[in-house]
Amino acid sequence: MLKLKIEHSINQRFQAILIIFLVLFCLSCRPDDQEDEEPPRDYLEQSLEDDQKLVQYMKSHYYNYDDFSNDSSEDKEIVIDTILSENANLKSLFDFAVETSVTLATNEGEIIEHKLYHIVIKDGIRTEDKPSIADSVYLSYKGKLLNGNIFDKKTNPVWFDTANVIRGFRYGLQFFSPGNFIQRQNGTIDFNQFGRGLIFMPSGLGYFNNAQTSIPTYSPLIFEVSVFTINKADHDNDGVLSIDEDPNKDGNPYNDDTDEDGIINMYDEDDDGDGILTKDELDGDDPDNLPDDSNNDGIPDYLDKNN
Ligand SMILES: [Ca+2]
Ligand SMILES: [Ca+2]
Ligand SMILES: [Ca+2]
Ligand SMILES: [Ca+2]
Repeated sequence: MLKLKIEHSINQRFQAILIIFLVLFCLSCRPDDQEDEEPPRDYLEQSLEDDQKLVQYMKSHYYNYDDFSNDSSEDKEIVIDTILSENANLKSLFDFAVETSVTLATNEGEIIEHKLYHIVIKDGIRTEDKPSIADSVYLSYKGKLLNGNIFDKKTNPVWFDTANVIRGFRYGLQFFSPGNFIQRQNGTIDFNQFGRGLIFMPSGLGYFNNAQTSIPTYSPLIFEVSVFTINKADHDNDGVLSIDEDPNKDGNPYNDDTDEDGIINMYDEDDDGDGILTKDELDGDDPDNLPDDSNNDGIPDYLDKNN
């Protein structure tokens, strides 16, 4: 009898544990399932909402512009603060910001206009060498949310391939000129007169509905950047710079795939798919640094299956 009772209570305890386990299991999986099922917000609506937030932020904040006009030292910190009633005469970030429009197609083919803002606080000396949207950039940066939280920071410069970064960065960096550098005897490199400033982007040019560590979904982002130097990129090493692999001449090399094999020209070693590598038919017989056009039809050989 006693034995039976114990068995019974063990059984009950087991059932209780099983029920608790099942409840916890369901509780733990339900929010994820719901998140997965939640469709992303409408791009256009979000773009407009983010723009309102960005404009409101820029109009209510300023940066220490006086410090930069009076002092040309390279390592001065950019400080952003709120405009209060006692300093309402200050120029706001919005007074300095330059707006550009970046149009992107959604997966459904809808064209959405995003507003991107930037402020060049110090122009770099190499104004002819601004990075394109398909170059590599050597930079340091600090990324912030509109509430001031810093979600990422690189004080020591890093190389970024703008083909592989969020769109707001890719399109924002092209306004910043790199600087000069000198190599010291001990091998260290000192940069001077490099470009510095701010980029403000809506979530549609950032991570949109993909939350990151420290970045909630649908967050507009602010970046402080210092652009030290750049490298003109030729991703497929075919002799044509990536930014110039743009036969439809819309300034965007990410939408050109001449042979329609699913590999865009900037990554395709044989752009016209005729079996001859671009580098071998670009400027072959009589090198003159101009693309060859054997049949004189205005289409260079490397983009012309029929030469
Ligand atoms: Ca190339
Ligand atoms: Ca293009
Ligand atoms: Ca291709
Ligand atoms: Ca070819």
